Amino acid sequence: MDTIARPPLGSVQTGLFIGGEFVAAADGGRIDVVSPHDNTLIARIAEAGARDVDLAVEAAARAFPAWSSMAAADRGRLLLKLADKIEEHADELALLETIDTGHPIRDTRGLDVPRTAGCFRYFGGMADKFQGSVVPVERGFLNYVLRQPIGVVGQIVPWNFPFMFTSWNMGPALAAGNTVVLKPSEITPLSTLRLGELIAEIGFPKGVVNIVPGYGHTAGQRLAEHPAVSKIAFTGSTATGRRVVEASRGNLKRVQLELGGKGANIVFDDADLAAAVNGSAFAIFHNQGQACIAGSRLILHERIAEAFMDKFLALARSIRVDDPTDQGTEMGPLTSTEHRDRVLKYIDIAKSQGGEVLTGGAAPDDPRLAKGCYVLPTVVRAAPTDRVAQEEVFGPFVSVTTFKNDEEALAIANGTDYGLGGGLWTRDLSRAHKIAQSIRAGMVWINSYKRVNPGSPFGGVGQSGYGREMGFEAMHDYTEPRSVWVNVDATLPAFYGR
Ligand code: TXE
Repeated sequence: MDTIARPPLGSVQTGLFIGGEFVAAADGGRIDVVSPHDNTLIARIAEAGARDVDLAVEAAARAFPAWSSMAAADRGRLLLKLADKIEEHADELALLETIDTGHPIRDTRGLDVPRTAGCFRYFGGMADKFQGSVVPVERGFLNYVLRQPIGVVGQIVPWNFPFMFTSWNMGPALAAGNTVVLKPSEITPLSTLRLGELIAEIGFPKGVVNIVPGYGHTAGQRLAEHPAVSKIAFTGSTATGRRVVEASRGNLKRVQLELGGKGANIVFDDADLAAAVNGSAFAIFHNQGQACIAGSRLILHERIAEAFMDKFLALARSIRVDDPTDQGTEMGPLTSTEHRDRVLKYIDIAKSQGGEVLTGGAAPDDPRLAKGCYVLPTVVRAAPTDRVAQEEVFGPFVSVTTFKNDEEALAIANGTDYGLGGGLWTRDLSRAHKIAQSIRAGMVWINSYKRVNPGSPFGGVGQSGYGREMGFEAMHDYTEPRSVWVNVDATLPAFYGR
C-alpha cells in the first residue's frame, strides 16, 4: 500500500487484479481511499478505466474455456479453500473492512467476515450438486436439460457491504463455471483487493477472477456495455440500475439488479414488545442504516405505539456511536462524507414536510468524531406519503407512523415503489402468514428482521430490481439451460411423404 494511516493494516496490494497479476492502470490513474472515521488518506489505489476493463474482460474470456470445463468438484474445492483462507485471515480482513467502510469492528468480525466465508463455502459445496434435469416428453425421445455457464460475467458492487457482497456475487458465478470481472466501489475497494491476493495464493487459474476498482461512469459503464460480457450483475441505486440496463442493450446481455429498498417494519398490538423494539433497532441501525433491506419505515399499531416508542427511543439514544475500530462501538460513521451529507439533508426535508424529529437528526457533538461521517440514530415521525417515508435515505434514519387495522398497515407497507425486504411482529399465526403473503417484497421476516443465509434467495420486486442472489435461484441465474433432444426409439413422421 502506498499510504498506511494505521499500522495494524499491514500491506494490501493497490494494483488492479487482471489475469492473476496486480498491475498499474493503463493510464496511470489513481484513487484516494479515505477513512470515514476522520477523512484521512488510507491508501492510494490504481483506478481502472475503460481500457483496463477491456483487458480484464479479455483475461476472463481467455480463462473461460478451461474453467467452465473443469470438473465442478474441482471448482468447488477452490471456493472451499477460499472460505478457509478468509477464516485464517479473519482478524486482518475485519480490521481492513472496518477502516475502509466504518462498520464497527464487532460487526465486521462477527458478521461481515464470517458471512463472506460462509457464502464462498456454501457455493463451493453447491458446485457439484447443482444438476440439470430430464423432461418427460413424448415416447421415443429423451430430453435432458444441461445448465451451462453463461460466460464472462461483470459484477458491480457497492460500498455498503463490500466484502460480503463480493462473495454473494462471485460465489455462485464461479461455482457455475463463469469467469468474473468485478468492479468494487471506488469508495471501498480494499477488502476486495485483499481477496484478490488470497485468490492468487490459493491457485485459482489466472483470469478466472479479475478485480478492477474504478468509477461508475467510466469503469462501471464500460463493464455494463462491454460486448464480450454475457451477464451484468449490479447492486446499487435504482437510478444507476437504470443506466446499467441502458448500457447493457448493445449485446442484450443478461441483467441482474439488486437495487434500493424502503423496508416496512410493522408492529402489531399483540407483538412481544421487547423483542420488537430490539429487532426494529437492529433492522435500521445496524451498519448505520446503510442496507438495502433496512427496516426504514416503522409502522406501529396505534394501541402500542406509545409504549413501543418509549422503549425504542431510549434504545436509540443509548447506542454507542464511536470510532469503529473500538470493540465497544455499536454504530460507526457513514461510509463517505458525500453520503453523510445526503442523509443529513433528509432531516431538513422531513421537517419541511411537517415531520417531527424525535431523536437524533444531527451529527454527534463529540469533538473526537468531528472530522468523520457520523450521524446520530435518528427517529422521525412522518406521514406515509412524505418523502422520507418514500425515498431511500440509507442512513440511521427511521420514519414512524401508526395504523388502526391490518388493512391499513398493509396499505402503508405496500405504498412505495420499492419491494425488497419487510418485517412484521405479531403473536397471531394466521395474521403473520396472511400479511407475509400480502407484503410486496422479495424477503419477509416474521418476528425477526434482516436475516440472510446463502441458501435463501435474496432480491426484490418493483423498483428494487430483479433476479435473485443466493441459493439455487442464484445458480439458475448464473447458468443457461440447454435442452438436448435424443431420438432413442421414435419413428419420424414422413412430413414430405417421400
Ligand atoms: O450508488 P450508485 P451511490 C443507494 C442508496 C444510496 C444511493 C446512492 O440509497 O444513498 O444508492 O449511492 C457504480 N455504470 N444504494 O451513488 O451510484 C459505482 O461505482 C455502472 C443502495 O454510491 O448506484 C458503485 O460501484 N456502474 C445499495 C455502484 O455503482 C456505476 C448500495 C453503486 O453506486 C455507474 C449502494 C454507471 N453509470 C447505494 N455509476 C444497495 N442496493 O444495497 C455508478 N456505478
